[in-house]
Amino acid sequence: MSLPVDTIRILADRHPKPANIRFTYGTAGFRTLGSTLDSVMFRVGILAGLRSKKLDGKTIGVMVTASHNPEPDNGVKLVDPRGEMLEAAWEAHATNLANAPTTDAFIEALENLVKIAKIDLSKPSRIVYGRDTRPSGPSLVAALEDGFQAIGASVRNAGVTTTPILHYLVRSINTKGTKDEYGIDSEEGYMQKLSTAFKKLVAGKPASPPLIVDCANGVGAQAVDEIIKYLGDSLQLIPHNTATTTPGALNNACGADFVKTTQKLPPSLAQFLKPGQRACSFDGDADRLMYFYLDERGQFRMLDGDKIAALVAAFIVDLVKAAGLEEEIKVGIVQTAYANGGSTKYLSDRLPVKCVPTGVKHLHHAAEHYDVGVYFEANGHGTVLFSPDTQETLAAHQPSTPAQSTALNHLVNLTQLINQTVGDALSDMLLVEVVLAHKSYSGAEWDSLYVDLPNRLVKVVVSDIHIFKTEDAERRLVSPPGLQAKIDELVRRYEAGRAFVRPSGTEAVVRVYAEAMVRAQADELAFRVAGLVYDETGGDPARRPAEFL
Ligand code: 16G
Ligand code: MG
Repeated sequence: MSLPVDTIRILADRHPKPANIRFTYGTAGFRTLGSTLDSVMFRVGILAGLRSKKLDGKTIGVMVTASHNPEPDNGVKLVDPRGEMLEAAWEAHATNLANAPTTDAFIEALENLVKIAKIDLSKPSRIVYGRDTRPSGPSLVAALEDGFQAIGASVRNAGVTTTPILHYLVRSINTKGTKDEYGIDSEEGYMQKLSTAFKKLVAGKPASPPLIVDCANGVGAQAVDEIIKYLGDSLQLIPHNTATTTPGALNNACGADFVKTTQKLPPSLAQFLKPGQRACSFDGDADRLMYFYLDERGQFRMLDGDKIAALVAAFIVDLVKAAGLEEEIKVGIVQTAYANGGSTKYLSDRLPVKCVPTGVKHLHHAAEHYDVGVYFEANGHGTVLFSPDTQETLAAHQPSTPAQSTALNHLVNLTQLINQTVGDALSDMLLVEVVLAHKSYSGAEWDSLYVDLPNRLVKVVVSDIHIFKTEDAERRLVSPPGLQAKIDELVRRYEAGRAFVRPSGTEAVVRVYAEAMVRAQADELAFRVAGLVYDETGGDPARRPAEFL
């Protein structure tokens, strides 16, 4: 069987590639100005069909979103059959197809892909797709659907939904009727699964005070509205920033990325949040979560992905012990270089900790190597993975006391509560709430697990980010040559100083991270390193930002 070239040609001509734009399938798929993405969407539609054929007709997911980016941006990423990120080798295929300059070149690239990836075109192709609430979504989805049609895929439209729900659907569809059945393959199935596990986990605990949820004016608002119906009085959620149809509102001065990067309270919550009250922020596609509260002096206190990892890991370790499974089940942590030094110290005193490069695929794969792998990026993206062996151990274990039995049940319910396909703000929020309820922790008590070192993140615009190459999980630069030695020399002068430089995978900038014992020193170190980067790479001295000391 060969490619339906005639159909592809007719449809491809309706979605020409804009000249002078180079697209890259990066850490978060394709992501750029929505108005430039029509051809990319069409081509990704065909690529998804080929990926499904390659995997014997398993269902592939396609999510149209630009997450925490501003509203004019959009993007698209593929989800592999177990609900995980697209296999890395196919990222290059995606980039390749997206950049073919003409319809002819595109068809040639497709034929090439079929050959090198040895795709059996007689296999069926199945796809499930969804989008976030961005205004450019509907027209981009239409282009995607033309791609599905061109390759003759059987498709299911999941409509407007969160990224983690789409991942859940992919895994549920592909495991339906097997012993690994992940859940009922619908949004209701997802809500039911999470809320049932949550209610079992908090049964008998005093109800927590209400939780404010900042939905970033994105699709999370819809998911929160929905889960409220299922939770009953087991948890009271107060959604804010739910204006999904107000132009320009998405991620604007709200949401998880705003909270993390500005280390500030979203101004829209100022009049609602009382000192001591817990609140959390989702990002625009609801796969990141940040918690925060105001202390008794009204100071903003952030509880980021590192704090979530510490809270959750300690809880799971305690349950494993209490269930009498300490010998069989080992818990480990995965972080990136962005993890606060305070968290790394706290965690590595207690558990194995691995550091990997930025991006969910790296964290996820590393976490799969533990019996229970807890991974969170500082930015709030993360989840917990229970290995297949561990899930079997939990199912087979015979508790010898009532206390062991209770702990075992909690662990089993956690495997149901946690979305193990990908970071999930809704599921992670319920997870945090379970731990807080069990420990009777307020935000302040959780916060006091360890003290964050003051830190600062700075962007540097350079002429070519590709000259920046890193090693040691992005903690050291190997190129440009000599720059790392200069950074080391600077860092040495600061108490508890740490800094690293890496090229962004989502923007044409270089990121500088620094931390130190006190705030002013962390800021100074970050700006000095930024200055080094700027000068080293031939930045125009006349345009050197003043704060780069
Ligand atoms: C993407 C990644 C996220 C990472 C961020 C880093 C996924 C699904 N998302 O959002 O994990 O933290 O990129 O961005 O992998 P940067 O490379 O621009 O710093
Ligand atoms: Mg996101």
